[in-house]
Amino acid sequence: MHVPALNVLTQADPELAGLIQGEAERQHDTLRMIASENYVSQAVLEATGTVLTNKYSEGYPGKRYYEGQKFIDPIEELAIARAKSVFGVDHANVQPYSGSPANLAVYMALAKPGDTIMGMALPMGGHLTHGWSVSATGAWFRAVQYTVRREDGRIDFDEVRDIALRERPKIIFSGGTAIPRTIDFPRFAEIAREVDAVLVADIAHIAGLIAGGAHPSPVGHAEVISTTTHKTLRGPRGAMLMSDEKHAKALDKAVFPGLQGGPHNHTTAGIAVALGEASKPEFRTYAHQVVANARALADALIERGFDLVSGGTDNHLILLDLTSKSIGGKPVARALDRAGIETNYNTVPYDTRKPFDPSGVRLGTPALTTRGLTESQMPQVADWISRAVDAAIKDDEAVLDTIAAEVRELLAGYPMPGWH
Ligand code: DSN
Repeated sequence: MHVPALNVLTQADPELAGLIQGEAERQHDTLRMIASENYVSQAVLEATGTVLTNKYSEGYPGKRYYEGQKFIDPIEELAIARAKSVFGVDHANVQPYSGSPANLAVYMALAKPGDTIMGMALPMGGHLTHGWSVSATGAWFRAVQYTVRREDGRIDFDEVRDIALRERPKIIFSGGTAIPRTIDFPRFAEIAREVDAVLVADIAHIAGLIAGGAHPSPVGHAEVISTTTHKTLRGPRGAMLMSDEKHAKALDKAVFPGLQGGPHNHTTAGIAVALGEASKPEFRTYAHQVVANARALADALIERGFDLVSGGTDNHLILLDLTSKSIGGKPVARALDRAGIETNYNTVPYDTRKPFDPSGVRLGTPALTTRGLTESQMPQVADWISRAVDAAIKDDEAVLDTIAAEVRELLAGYPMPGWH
C-alpha cells in the first residue's frame, strides 16, 4: 500500500489511484538501477503532497508579485539557507523546475545567442543541454564539444585545453550524465581561467555524493553550479543554481522573470526537507555506501567478463559496453527490465551503433543503496545481470522470469519509503 495512504483518491478516482499503487508496487519489487533515480523519504513525499501546490509566488522571498506569502517566504528561505550550508556556497536559487531549465537559465545569465559555449559531447557522457545539436543550447549557441579518450574513456584535458584556446568559449560546462569517473574540477577551472571563460559545474548526477563527502566539491573552482535535486541528492524532482555573489543577481533574473513563472512551492518544501536530510551524518554514510556498492558491482561485473567504460567507476555509475557480447543495449535493457532490474540503454564513447539501439547499458547504485543493499549483495546483482544478458542473447524469457522472482524475494526484506 502506498504511504501516505491514498484513501480519498481511491474513493474519488479509483482508476488513477490504482495506477499510482501499481507504480509504487513496481518500485518496491524492482531493482531500480537507473543511475539518475532514487527513492525519496516519506518526509519528502509528505512535503510535496501539500497545499503549497495551491499558491502562486512569482518573485523571491520579500519581493513577490502576489500577496499571501507569510508561510511561503520562510519555506523558500529555509531551502536556500540549507542549500548554502550543505554545499558551502554564497548564493542558491531553488526555483528552477528541473535540470534543463536550470541550465538554460545559466546560458541566459552568462551568454548571448550565437556566443561560443563548450561542453562534453552527449555520446561521450555529456548532457543534451551542454550544447548538443538537437537541444536549444546547440541551436542557439555556437557549441564546441570535447570528448573522452578512446583508449581509456577518460576526459582528455589536453584536448579540452586545445579546444578552449582555439575557440575561446564564454562558458565551459563540466559534468554530464554518463561519466563513471571523478570530475577534476580544479583542472577544468585552470583551463577556464586561461581562456577567460566561466566554468559551470553541472553536478546533477553527483550532488548527493558531494553533499555526503563522497566526491570532491566544485566549490572554489566553478563559478556557477547547476544541479537537479532528485538524483543522488534524493529530493523531489527539481533543480537549483548555486554561485558566488558575482553571478547571483544574473542567475536569479534569468530564472525569474527570464524563463519561469511561479516557483513550485510544494517542490521547494520537498527540497528543503531533502537538504535537511543531506546535512545529517546518515547521509554521509549513504553517499559513501553508494560509491562502495558501485565499486563492488563493477568488480563483480568485470569478474564475469563484462567490459566497463573506463574500466570501472569512482562514483555511483557504471557504463556497460556490450560490444564484445554481440548484442545491443536496447534488447539487454528490455531483458533486464523483465528480470526485475530497471536500467537504461546508453551510448558508449565512439559507439558504432545508433543512439536508439546503442552498445551500452547504464547502471547506478543510488536507489538500491537507499533500499539498504550493501557490497555483500553486489556479486548476486552482477550474477543476475550476467544471467539476464545471456538469456537476452538466447531469447530465453523463462530465465528472465526466474530472476525477477529472485529479485522480488530479496527486495521483500528491504523496506521502501512510500510503500508498506
Ligand atoms: N535524464 C537524466 C539522466 O538520466 O541522466 C539527465 O537529464
